[in-house]
Amino acid sequence: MRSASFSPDGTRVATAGEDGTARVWDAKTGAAVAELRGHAGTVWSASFSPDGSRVVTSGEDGTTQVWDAHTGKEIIGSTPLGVHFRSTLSPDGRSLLHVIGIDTVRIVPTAPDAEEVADRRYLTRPRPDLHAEEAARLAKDDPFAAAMQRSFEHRARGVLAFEAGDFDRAQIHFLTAVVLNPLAPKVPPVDRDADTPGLRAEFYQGTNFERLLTTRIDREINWDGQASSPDPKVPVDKFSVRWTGQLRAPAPGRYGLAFFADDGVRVWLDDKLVIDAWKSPRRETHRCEVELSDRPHRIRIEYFEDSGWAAHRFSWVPPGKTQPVVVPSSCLRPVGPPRTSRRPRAR
Ligand SMILES: [Ca+2]
Repeated sequence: MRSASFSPDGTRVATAGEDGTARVWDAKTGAAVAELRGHAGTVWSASFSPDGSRVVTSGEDGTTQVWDAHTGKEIIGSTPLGVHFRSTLSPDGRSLLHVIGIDTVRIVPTAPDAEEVADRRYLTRPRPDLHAEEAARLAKDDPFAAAMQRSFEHRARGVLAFEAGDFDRAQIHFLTAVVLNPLAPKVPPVDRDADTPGLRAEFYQGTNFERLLTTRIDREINWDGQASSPDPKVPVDKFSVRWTGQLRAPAPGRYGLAFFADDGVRVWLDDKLVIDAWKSPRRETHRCEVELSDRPHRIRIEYFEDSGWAAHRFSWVPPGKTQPVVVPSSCLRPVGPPRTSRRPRAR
């Protein structure tokens, strides 16, 4: 075993092993909770995200991966990094911090939309000889340099305290391990995709979600691929897709929902099945009417393509309109509203 770490609440333990597998265990009973399989060769490290929902692993194969800590499902697939020792998620889950060498940390935003990923940044060994004025000048246009500057003030017995944005008070010890300071103020867990327009899309091999192939954010659901595939990682036939997130109408009212599908589709709104056409034999638009408030509604759409042509398009007819339009990305977010046990008050 190469590493072991507690979940932030102390109920689980993540271990990294030489058999290419990281594991999550129940700390009390020792029972296995999840197996994280995907690295080739030894897994160097496995650590929880600050909210305990994910595990980040680093391997001898030079890649890092992010997993669902409860199901063992891959959230961010194998990302090549080269030789590195450890990867950690920032407190808000928006960035990964990789220890690349004895003096280098790489910070990589985890935004799924490639265009939106900022430049990679590198922190090197802070220079004690750096003049305070020079550090201040660097800090003006670089928040990470600002963190380095502040770290000078916190340096003690070889422990460096970085206070860079996402890495609020992360402690970096000789840069071979990264430990989040448990005394740092708690940052509420925020999903990294919460503000991204669109829905979370999971693509599976098989017509019934047999094997997860890839995930991404779809700004709209509007694809008529005929005989092609919606993603290079997805086959042209026999695949299924699950979109999740929230739907927020620009104005409350009665909306017509329309899903053009080849082949089958089903749609849940606030966990209620509103379109059920899972065995559609042909290209067809399936419709329903729903009452939308001006608050976010939870939405889940499942779709499969068996063979031949394939298409999926999610449209709506807003109140007062007659023609369906594709539901715009501005009304979609990949993270659903929190479930609540509150019920509408009877009047
Ligand atoms: Ca088809």
